[in-house]
Amino acid sequence: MSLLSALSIVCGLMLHVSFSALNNHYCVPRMTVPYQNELKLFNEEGIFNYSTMLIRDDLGVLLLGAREAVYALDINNVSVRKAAVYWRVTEEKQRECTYKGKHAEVECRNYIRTLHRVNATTMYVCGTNAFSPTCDYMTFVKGQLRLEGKQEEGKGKCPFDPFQRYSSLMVGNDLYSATSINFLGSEPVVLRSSDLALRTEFKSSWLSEPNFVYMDFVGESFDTLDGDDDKVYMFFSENAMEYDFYSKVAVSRVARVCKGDMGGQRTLQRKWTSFLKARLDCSLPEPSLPPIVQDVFLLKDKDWRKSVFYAVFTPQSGLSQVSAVCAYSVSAIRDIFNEGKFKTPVAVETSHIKWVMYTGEVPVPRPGACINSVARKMGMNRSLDLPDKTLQFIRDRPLMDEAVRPLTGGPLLVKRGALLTRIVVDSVLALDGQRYAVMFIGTENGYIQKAVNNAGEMFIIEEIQLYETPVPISILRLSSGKGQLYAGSEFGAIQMPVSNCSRYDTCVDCIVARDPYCAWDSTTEQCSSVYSVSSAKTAIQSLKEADVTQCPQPDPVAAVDFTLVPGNNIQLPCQLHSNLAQVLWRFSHQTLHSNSKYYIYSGGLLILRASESDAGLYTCDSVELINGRAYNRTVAVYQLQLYSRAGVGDNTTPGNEVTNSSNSTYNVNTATPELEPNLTNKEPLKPENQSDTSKVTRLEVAVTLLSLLSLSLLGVIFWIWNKGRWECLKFAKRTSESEAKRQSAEYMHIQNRTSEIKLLGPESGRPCSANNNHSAVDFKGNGEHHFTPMANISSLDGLGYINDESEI
Ligand SMILES: *[C@@H]1O[C@H](CO)[C@@H](O)[C@H](O)[C@H]1NC(C)=O
Ligand SMILES: *[C@@H]1O[C@H](CO)[C@@H](O)[C@H](O)[C@H]1NC(C)=O
Ligand SMILES: *[C@@H]1O[C@H](CO)[C@@H](O)[C@H](O)[C@H]1NC(C)=O
Ligand SMILES: *[C@@H]1O[C@H](CO)[C@@H](O)[C@H](O)[C@H]1NC(C)=O
Ligand SMILES: *[C@@H]1O[C@H](CO)[C@@H](O)[C@H](O)[C@H]1NC(C)=O
Ligand SMILES: *[C@@H]1O[C@H](CO)[C@@H](O)[C@H](O)[C@H]1NC(C)=O
Ligand SMILES: *[C@@H]1O[C@H](CO)[C@@H](O)[C@H](O)[C@H]1NC(C)=O
Ligand SMILES: *[C@@H]1O[C@H](CO)[C@@H](O)[C@H](O)[C@H]1NC(C)=O
Ligand SMILES: *[C@@H]1O[C@H](CO)[C@@H](O)[C@H](O)[C@H]1NC(C)=O
Ligand SMILES: CC(=O)N[C@H]1CO[C@H](CO)[C@@H](O)[C@@H]1O
Repeated sequence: MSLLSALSIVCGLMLHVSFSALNNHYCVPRMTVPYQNELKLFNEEGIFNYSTMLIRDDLGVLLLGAREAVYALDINNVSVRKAAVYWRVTEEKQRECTYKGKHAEVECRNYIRTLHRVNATTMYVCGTNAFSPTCDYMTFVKGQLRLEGKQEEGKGKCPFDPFQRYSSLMVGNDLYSATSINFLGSEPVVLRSSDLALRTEFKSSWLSEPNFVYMDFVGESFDTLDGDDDKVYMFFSENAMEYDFYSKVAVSRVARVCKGDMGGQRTLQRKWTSFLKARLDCSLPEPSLPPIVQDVFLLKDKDWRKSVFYAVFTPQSGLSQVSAVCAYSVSAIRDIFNEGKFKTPVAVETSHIKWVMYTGEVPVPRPGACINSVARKMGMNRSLDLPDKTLQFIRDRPLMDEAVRPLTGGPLLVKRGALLTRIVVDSVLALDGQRYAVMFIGTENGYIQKAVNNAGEMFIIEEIQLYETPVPISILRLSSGKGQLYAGSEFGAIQMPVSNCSRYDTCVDCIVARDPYCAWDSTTEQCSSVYSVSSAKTAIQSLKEADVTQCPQPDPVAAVDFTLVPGNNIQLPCQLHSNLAQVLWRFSHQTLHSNSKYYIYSGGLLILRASESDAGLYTCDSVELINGRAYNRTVAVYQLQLYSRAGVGDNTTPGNEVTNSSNSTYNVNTATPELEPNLTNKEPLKPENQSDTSKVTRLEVAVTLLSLLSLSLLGVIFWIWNKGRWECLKFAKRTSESEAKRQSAEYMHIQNRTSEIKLLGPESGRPCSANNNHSAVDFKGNGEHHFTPMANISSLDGLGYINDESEI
């Protein structure tokens, strides 16, 4: 390693560390649940892209669309396939598609894209069909899936290109779809296929290279005074027209149309008269281009005004790794469309158009409004009756001046690391009688982040690894009634329960987890689902306070006896239950810190070259700060006893030792004998058979010790570095300033070991995203996550909840 490259690594790490320290807003999941085999998985060999889903509770099936196949899976266990139907492209279609320059095996296939319910037995299904979108009816009768073979034209209902985003929705018998209507993908439309088909204008002021992500229906005609109509809302990103940039900038939008729209009589014939759009605001805590909406979920309330759209945003440029969730109330969006100002194009210079706020007179009935009492009073019962003045206005000015602001002023959640891809939200009735919105957010590396807003503080309860390999989650569906989540990716569909309270084995664990689905049942002494606790009176739940005073005293942790052989390195394992907890090691009432003798790492404590004076009692405590209160819990206790060869006066026999070390190598033999002069006569301490775990551990120890040798090199580096010739120094200085940055400071004085920096680097690079660097360092080599014990506890303060942009 040349000096320069070493420097760049150190600088890079420092940048990384200090950035993470500066960004206390970014959420860290409290628990990381690694991939479990118990999850119910469905996939068929040779079939890929499981990315369309339709839940049919009434039929007891989950309909799953993949590439050239549709499955009916048992809704209670998706591993159980009830029926399947294959819809392959014909050779002829594939040939035509290939002639047009598309990839035969990837693009010229039939990707099932649209799956909607028509009636009790029938579904409407569309596929890309080798760049020739086609739709059909499909029945599920007597356990059989069958395509009717009607083969309707699918243009505008389904994309040509399987990689293009799209959205569709069935309302009554009308199919609303947002996609591209031509082969090149250059003519975007929002289409209603019905007896009276309507579409958007082909004008860039209506849609400019959009990426449609979501559509939903809001029954706004219900219980209104102004006689308003029901609406279909859609979310997409497109090229901005409102910014003056030399290069293209994308913005996120919400648009809506009225259900009763029939188009105009002369102007806007067979086009929407009610297509209005507005910019969605979701500001990230760092300066950046507007983030891009990736997925949306409508959490419905009985009162539609209180329904809330939850939207996932990712950065526009690949440089950033920060995603966010913003929430928008239906009433806020509605206010902008119903009362907000419009934008209007003005020509500046010769050919340049600028969009500015329209200040002139707005015609009546209001352009873009649905037919409501105002229009009816004017004798206009249908959009066909609207005057040209109103229609021309809206044809030329579909964009609102004001952006829609998030419900909470800023993002609900900001997450660094693997980008967020999909979102669903469940409303959970907790024992305190309140409803909590629990978000399940899929990531691009196959995880689900489960987050809840507890009294204004956003909190990621856990992250769950759904897929063994890091694949993007491409669809997420929730069955609130069944308490199940269904996720799809290229490689299969997975079913996951919304909660697994049995993961928390003690009362304190159960309470501190603050999962609205879980409560401690004092009768059964188990952490159980709130829906199944034997009686609400004997159940304990404390979501806001995390009040554990009602919990019984935990049993003291029994000390594990342990043999100490002078000169050996000793490893005492201790795995914390929470990523937000700090580890606290004590030896005879003294707190231990990482130094030349002790090495505290994610999996435990390493005592380097133990001596006789190291015998005694070791305690590993976990300290977790919640709302400023410390929750201490003893995780492990070890009694280190000096090993005497004769075994005289020593009740710890070597034989006993073997049993334990075979498990997880408490005593570690280093792989570098030259550093370990006294390797002989230690048979009892050698693990019988090295498990994977111990192999990696050995490696780790070796690296640690080797790193002592690189001390000199690092010394040089730090000397130069301290001279302040490099940019990154600025960050380093800031880093050492605050408590929050102790973590990085720790790197400095831990013996200045290169390899320690390397070991810890990738972990510290993900203070809020325990899943972004899987390939880098994995102590156990089994995909399990580890948390740096020295991680900054003060990152708890902000927990990703940003009330106000001024904080930034
Ligand atoms: C479908 O899955 C295959 C296999 O993983 C992948 O190569 C391809 O890109 C996927 N296609 C789409 C449209 O996602
Ligand atoms: C789900 O179905 C699979 C395949 O039939 C079966 O092996 C598994 O035991 C089932 N799981 C449950 C919980 O019923
Ligand atoms: C369901 O819809 C299909 C297609 O519109 C129709 O042919 C069928 O008769 C309907 N079935 C029922 C039970 O309504
Ligand atoms: C609109 O509807 C009202 C009552 O439904 C009716 O009296 C009126 O004639 C209609 N107006 C037009 C222009 O159709
Ligand atoms: C719930 O968690 C427990 C303990 O980790 C595990 O044994 C069980 O399989 C999990 N259940 C499900 C359905 O994932
Ligand atoms: C918990 O740990 C903190 C931090 O180490 C300490 O200050 C506090 O006294 C401990 N509390 C209890 C009850 O052990
Ligand atoms: C070995 O480890 C397993 C799982 O980590 C644990 O269940 C078992 O009790 C351990 N056995 C010994 C002897 O420590
Ligand atoms: C190894 O340890 C034994 C006793 O444990 C001691 O007598 C011997 O001198 C040591 N050897 C070296 C090379 O340190
Ligand atoms: C160690 O593992 C090897 C191969 O895995 C096996 O043959 C041997 O019996 C094992 N030794 C002990 C003591 O378990
Ligand atoms: C000597 C020693 O540490 N024995 C322990 C080995 O592990 C078992 C189970 O974890 C303990 O019960 C023994 O005390």
